[in-house]
Amino acid sequence: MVRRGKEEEVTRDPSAVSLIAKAREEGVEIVWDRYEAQAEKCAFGSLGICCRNCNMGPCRLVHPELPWYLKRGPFAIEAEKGVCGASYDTIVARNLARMVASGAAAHSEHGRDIAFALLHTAEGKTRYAIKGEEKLRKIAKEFGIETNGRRKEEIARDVATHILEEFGTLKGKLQFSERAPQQRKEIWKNLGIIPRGIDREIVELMHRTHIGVDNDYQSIILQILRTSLADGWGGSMVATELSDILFGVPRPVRARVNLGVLEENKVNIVVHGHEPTLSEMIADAVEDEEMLKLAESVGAEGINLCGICCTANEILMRRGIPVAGNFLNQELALITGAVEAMIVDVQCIMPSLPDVAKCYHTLFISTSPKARFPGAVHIEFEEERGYDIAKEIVRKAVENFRNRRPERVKIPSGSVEILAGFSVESILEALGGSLKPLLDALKDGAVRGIAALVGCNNPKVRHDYAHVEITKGLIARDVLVVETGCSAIACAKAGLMLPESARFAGDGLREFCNSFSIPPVLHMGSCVDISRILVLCAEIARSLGVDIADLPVAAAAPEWMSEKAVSIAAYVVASGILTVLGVEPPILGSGGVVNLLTEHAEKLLAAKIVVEKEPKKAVEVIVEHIEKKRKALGF
Ligand code: SF4
Ligand code: MSK
Repeated sequence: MVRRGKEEEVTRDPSAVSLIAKAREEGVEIVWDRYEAQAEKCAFGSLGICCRNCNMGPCRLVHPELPWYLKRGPFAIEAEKGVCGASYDTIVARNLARMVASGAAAHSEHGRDIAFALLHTAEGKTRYAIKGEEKLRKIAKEFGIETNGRRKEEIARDVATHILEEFGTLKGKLQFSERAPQQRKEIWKNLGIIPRGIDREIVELMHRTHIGVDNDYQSIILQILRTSLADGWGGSMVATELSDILFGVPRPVRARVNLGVLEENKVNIVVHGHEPTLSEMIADAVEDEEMLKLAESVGAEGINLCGICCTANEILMRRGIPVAGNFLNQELALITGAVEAMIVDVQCIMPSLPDVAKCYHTLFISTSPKARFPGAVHIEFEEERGYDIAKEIVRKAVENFRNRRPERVKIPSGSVEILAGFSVESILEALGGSLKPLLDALKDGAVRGIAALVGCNNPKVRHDYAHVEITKGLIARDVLVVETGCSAIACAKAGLMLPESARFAGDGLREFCNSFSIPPVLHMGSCVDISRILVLCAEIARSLGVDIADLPVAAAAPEWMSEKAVSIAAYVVASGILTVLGVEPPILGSGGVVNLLTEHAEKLLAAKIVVEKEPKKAVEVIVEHIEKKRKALGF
């Protein structure tokens, strides 16, 4: 339990502090309590040297980093190989592979669901409109689909069908991987890692990790890279592009963030998870006259919709809907006692939430057939009846306002303003229609480089601290920062995502931001929208006639925790971008895997992983890398 007065040691988010204290006072167990209850982490798991891929195991290997009591005495582990003979390298690589397979599967399933939503919309079976017609026509061209004289619904049906085919395509490569610069595609070709099909790579990676299949860690890692590319340039890119077609390409939009966005006199509805399909419908339903009248009848002054994690990022980017917080804020939103309903879809939703909700009047509603939660009310979402289901959910939330106990409500004050909505298209618009001003600023050194900060929160490190400190350190050194996911929410809460925040930037970046009225830290969307960053990098590289790895660009995931983040790190490196991790990955039990990802990758991919926990040092690693790339480009 977080001790009294120690709340700020676990979070830098001021809106979280008083709610951590409230949870303790009310005896509600939250993530930091469970983290503490885990005590010392399992050394085998941390090093990646436990295997339970077959029932001759589980097997664990001895390692110098194990605590003494596992190396001496009656319970000492002496094995240097699994029962089947698997080595340290094999076990670590296989475990990492399974993380990547799961992460890539999560993003790709998200993409597939959006593709079906587009198909059903084109067939007139849903209430969604096709809002991003320009993007629809652009993507149709990429796939060689005829657009002339055709209705957008006809084109959309063909685009959706072609994209669904990408999951098991026989073409031998993913269409979107063609967006990478030629030099990068050559590297992929030479390594044999061009992604051949989204499902295929994930299934093959899982096959290789079965006992007695791929036992060579180098070969496993190549398939890890190919699978991750099928995520970044496949499943994630599909999710982003088709969401833009359905729900519109994000444009700059002002909104508010942190737990203070909850409103005392209104019905509060929090959407949480990742997919925009349900939340878009909920966003319409909360504006429905019938729902607003119902809210009035229960004594509320209206309905306040806000979000957590990447569902929040999706509706923030397109509608300016407020964000209550990121991953480690999810339980705290309920601790306010002011949430009538939390509605969840998939990914990053803590299984603890129904229990926390029960301590208050909050209705916890699960909606995905893939994600059930013991203790939740399950109202399954179907696109065809999307609006009716959304209204049913909103109605339940509004009616639940009567059950709120005002004496248990505590909403932190002082939400923060943000300018979000920076898709590649809106960045180009903000720059006057082309990349030229950014390229000029990079060449003359006003902007030294670009850093992408992405990824989660993790109770192993102080909530939001590394995201914010690294970002502040980079903009002060004239590095433009682009962000997605929980990283973006962390920096939004810290007030870094407004044009006025350019005052925290170095002289060159400040002037650049001021002349285009953009923040020094750009919110580019949800986790799948890291694909926007790939597209931006590919565009810049193509304009300069170089590979992505030649650009003064780096990435960091300072507080990562999810398997999706492992897949992301793999595809970002495979795309040629140096990636700094702030939390150790479970690979240290294999010298071979560590060496391959942190050293040898440089020779293979012209990019590598660096593990650096200290934010100030992470800034130095990134700046040094950027300066090296600038020099090589003659900037
Ligand atoms: Fe042990 Fe090998 Fe089975 Fe893994 S696959 S549990 S190392 S015997
Ligand atoms: S939500 S994957 S905790 S960024 Fe996309 Fe945040 Fe990480 Fe989930």
